[in-house]
Amino acid sequence: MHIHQYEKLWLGMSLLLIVGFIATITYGAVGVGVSMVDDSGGNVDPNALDEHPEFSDPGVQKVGENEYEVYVVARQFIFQPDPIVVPANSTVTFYVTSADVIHGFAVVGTNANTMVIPGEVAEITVEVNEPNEYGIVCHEYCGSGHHTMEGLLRVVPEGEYNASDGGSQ
Ligand SMILES: [Cu+2]
Repeated sequence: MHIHQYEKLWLGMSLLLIVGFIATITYGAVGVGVSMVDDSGGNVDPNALDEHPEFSDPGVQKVGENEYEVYVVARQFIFQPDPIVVPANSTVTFYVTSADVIHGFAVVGTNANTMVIPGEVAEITVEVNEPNEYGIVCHEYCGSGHHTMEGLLRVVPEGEYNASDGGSQ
């Protein structure tokens, strides 16, 4: 059978493209560690968040020199706490879970962006430097009020941070 030279060329280029796509996916997963949403922060019972040691009273906790943990509950159609207040120049780890349906949690302007699944705790760490305000949005359609579901992350100057602010409602 005679295969035209151009056809061979196109076949070869298609194969190269496929190998290239597989290589980029492999690099993403292994090289730079891009991973799917998972329950890296552990599991919780979404119906018993009131009894959970942290999620029953979600807020900011100081866990080290310039290190903070923030427990966030997403529910139709709010984030708790709101606003979240943390001091500048710190490392902030968010533990986010949902009390009802699937939500999204994105701190606009930072690399914090995750899906929030009932029963699972998503864990994301960001560095905050200058005092600033960041909007938090839900980016998974969660019901009729989805478009109103937003929160605020307020990064205040270190001197102005008051530990009792963090979990204020
Ligand atoms: Cu939503």
